[in-house]
Amino acid sequence: MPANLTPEYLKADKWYRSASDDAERLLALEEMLRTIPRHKGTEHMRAELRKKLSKLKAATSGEKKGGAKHVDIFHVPKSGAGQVVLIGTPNCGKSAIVGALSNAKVHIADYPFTTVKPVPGMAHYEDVAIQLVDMPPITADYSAPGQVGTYRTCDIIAIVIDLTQDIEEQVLISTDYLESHRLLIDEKTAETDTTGNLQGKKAFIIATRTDLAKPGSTEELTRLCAPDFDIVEISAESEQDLIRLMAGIYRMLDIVRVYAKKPGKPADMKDPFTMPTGATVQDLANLVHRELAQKLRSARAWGENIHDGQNVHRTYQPSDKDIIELHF
Ligand SMILES: Nc1nc2c(ncn2[C@@H]2O[C@H](COP(=O)(O)OP(=O)(O)O)[C@@H](O)[C@H]2O)c(=O)[nH]1
Ligand SMILES: [Mg+2]
Repeated sequence: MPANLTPEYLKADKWYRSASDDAERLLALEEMLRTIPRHKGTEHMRAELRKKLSKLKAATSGEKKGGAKHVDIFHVPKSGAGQVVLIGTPNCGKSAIVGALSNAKVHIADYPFTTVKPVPGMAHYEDVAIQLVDMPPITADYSAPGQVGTYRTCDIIAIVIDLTQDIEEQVLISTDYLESHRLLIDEKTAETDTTGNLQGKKAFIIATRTDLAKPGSTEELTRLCAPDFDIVEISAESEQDLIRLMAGIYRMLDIVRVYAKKPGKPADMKDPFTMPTGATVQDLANLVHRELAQKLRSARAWGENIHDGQNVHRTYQPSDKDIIELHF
């Protein structure tokens, strides 16, 4: 009996075969099982898939318990208010962006493949520290094995497009890579996998080298990518552009910064706490003082949307730049 496999299933199958590690193979197998047509013709295939899945589950749970520790160079511990990981083809300008915005020791060069592993650096939007991660390039037929792991755990993916090279080709290479690894939010991607991990990531485009671009190139990019992706146009040589880029990233992170204040003391205006938009005064208390958080008695707030020094409830949701005085 013919199996009559659907495009959805074939895509999952391709994902499985291009998966770079067992964690990803697990996700792909689950997707294959979810999308395989259920009829007599696929009975044998489904049994095989279930067998593979349980074998892999057993193997990966064993991995965690013991065995030799291996260092994953693509695991970048998060730091700051958010982590933004760059993706793009060779020479598109990734390292130039991270180098210009942060203290990272990136290699900027006119020849490809100068970055072989993630290089994180801390950038700033006003007084908020945001982590940028430079990455090895991807091409139509090559990406470093394990590279997907860095994207899987980040907060935002920045697709870098060089406006002076073939725009359509670059867009296709990066979006194909992200789509085939189920990293983009679309109607087909389940928001979370069976273990509850977020799958689709926020992604946007940095269009770079505007200082050298031919007229019409940004229009071409807009035609290809809007409204699916926000586009921020920059030249890595322009300080103003870089500030605008960081402002955009801050907006996309969808967070607020809050200055904590002790009663009778001035607020610490140098080192704000950051929390997701909608987080509460109680959430802030948990960040400021884990042990005392449950003893929070009252709070006062200063800010643009509130009367100075007004008493606020623990459920109050601070706006960006509010000053909050916590009474424990
Ligand atoms: N004029 C100009 N040159 C740039 C810009 N961005 C990158 N470059 C140059 O392009 C070359 C490749 O950039 P690089 O960041 O190393 O590319 P990567 O391979 O994506 O990391 C370097 O010589 C950079 O100095 C830009 O916005 N304007
Ligand atoms: Mg580079």
